[in-house]
Amino acid sequence: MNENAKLELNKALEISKKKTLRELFAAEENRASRYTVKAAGWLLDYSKNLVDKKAMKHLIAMAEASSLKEEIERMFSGEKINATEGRAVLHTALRNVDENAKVIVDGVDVIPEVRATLAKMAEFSNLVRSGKWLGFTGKKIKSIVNIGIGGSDLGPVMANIALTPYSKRSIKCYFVSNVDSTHLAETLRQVKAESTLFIVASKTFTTQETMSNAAAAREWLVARLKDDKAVARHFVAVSTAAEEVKKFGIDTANMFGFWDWVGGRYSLPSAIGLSLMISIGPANFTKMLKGYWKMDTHFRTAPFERNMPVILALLGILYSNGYGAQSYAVLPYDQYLSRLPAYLQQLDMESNGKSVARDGSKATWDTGPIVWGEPGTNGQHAFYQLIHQGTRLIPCDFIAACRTHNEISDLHDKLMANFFAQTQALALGKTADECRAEGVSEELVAFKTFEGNKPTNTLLTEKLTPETFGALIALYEHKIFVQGIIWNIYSFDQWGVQLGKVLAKGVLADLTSAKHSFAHDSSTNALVATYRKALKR
Ligand code: G6Q
Repeated sequence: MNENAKLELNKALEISKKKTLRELFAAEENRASRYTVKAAGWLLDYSKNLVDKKAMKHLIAMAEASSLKEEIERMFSGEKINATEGRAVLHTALRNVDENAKVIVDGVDVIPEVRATLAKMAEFSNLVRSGKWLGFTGKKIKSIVNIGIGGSDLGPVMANIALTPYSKRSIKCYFVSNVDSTHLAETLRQVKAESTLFIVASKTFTTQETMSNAAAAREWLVARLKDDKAVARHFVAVSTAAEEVKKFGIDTANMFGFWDWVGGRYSLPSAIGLSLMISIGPANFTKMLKGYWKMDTHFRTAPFERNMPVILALLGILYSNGYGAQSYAVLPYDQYLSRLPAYLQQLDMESNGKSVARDGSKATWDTGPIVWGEPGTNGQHAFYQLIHQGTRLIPCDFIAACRTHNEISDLHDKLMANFFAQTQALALGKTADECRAEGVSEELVAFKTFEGNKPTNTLLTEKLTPETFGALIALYEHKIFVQGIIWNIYSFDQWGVQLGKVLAKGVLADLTSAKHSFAHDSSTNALVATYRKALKR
């Protein structure tokens, strides 16, 4: 963070600490409308945050002091802003639905390739959906098993759940990510070889977990269909690495490509979303891309004071760096968004979990927060206690849709009543006098008092559709981008993930090797020895 940005943050913080949310609401009659912005089918009410217009001005000045406007342009126009990997960052090109779109990387317009891949995905999806793509024994495809991990898994899993109402329910999607054999075994128990299509999703096609699971799945299939040739009808690949795909034995005609300028955790709108496209159909997938693009366009063009991703990012920084908040909670009041917190955990923590500034020096300010959450109202009966009355500040994002896909008596009204009531209670709390007025006995007043003043954002849409879903994901992608810029870190590399990939390989050899002494630290050596003893090795 540069000195000017810090200065502006401190000014915002000074103002922020002067008034409680109760006082802020009392001081501004039309506070809700003044602190509400709309974009791409979403409404963000950020009035229940510890800011007023003056504080917001300083937060926006913090963004300006970090050259945010210029950095946004650098990303959208394909500059190699992922400097440690020497790559452009162009997930926005994947959903650029503008007729005259042109995005140049290394002298080549990438848009025609993006569209050609989408067309190839659509053709294949239609074949599978219509039952024209037949398995080796002539059976229609009933089950899709996506084998991938991290960015090649979390997005498709989360989106498949989110867009269930739009899915073709006669084709069921499964996801295998963990190298724990239980994950694969329990999935294979639910499907039949002759009607299953495996999508091996891996950008590099070298990831240990994915390649091991894919090899085991292939063995399982060949054992059942009794012919190596069956692989061609039951395995397709999504990857940037054609050579590796070939080596694995998948015909590259059945490979769907993407590019090194798509980060794993940003890859859902690329071919990594193939399982989703098969499930919801190409038309709905296109609607999702349009939703992403609407939010992209809003982010690129709206002034910061009305820019939804920018506002969310600035408020996050106020709490992280001003108030010392260590985490924030994502609380979707929508069962279809049940995996959104897990997805955002990767998106945010892998992007901004960095401690080195872009000039290579150690960051002396806090960067990416911990992200967690569960769908409401389940969380209310579990961890909300700590948010209401614990000692830590946990800013929360509350997310919901006005209309449900599943009208059953008044359940949705009840869900939404909880949704609205929680942010109100978190903001305003309950004073000791209010407790007394309710007849709470004096010895219990302290326990039943709620301090309030807990900041929340409310994100509301009319209905969760492919379009509003796409916009929601783009909103968080860009929020994370803005924070990375202000924290002056590289949000698009992940050296910590690469480390894990290398470390496990070294230990794996020791689990089976003939020698009995290992060159790790004493703890690791002892644990490896215990494991080997249990397996009589
Ligand atoms: C995402 C990360 C990481 C990656 C997985 C899978 O941004 O880079 O989560 O997606 O490690 O990698 P492959 O797709 O190459 O198998």
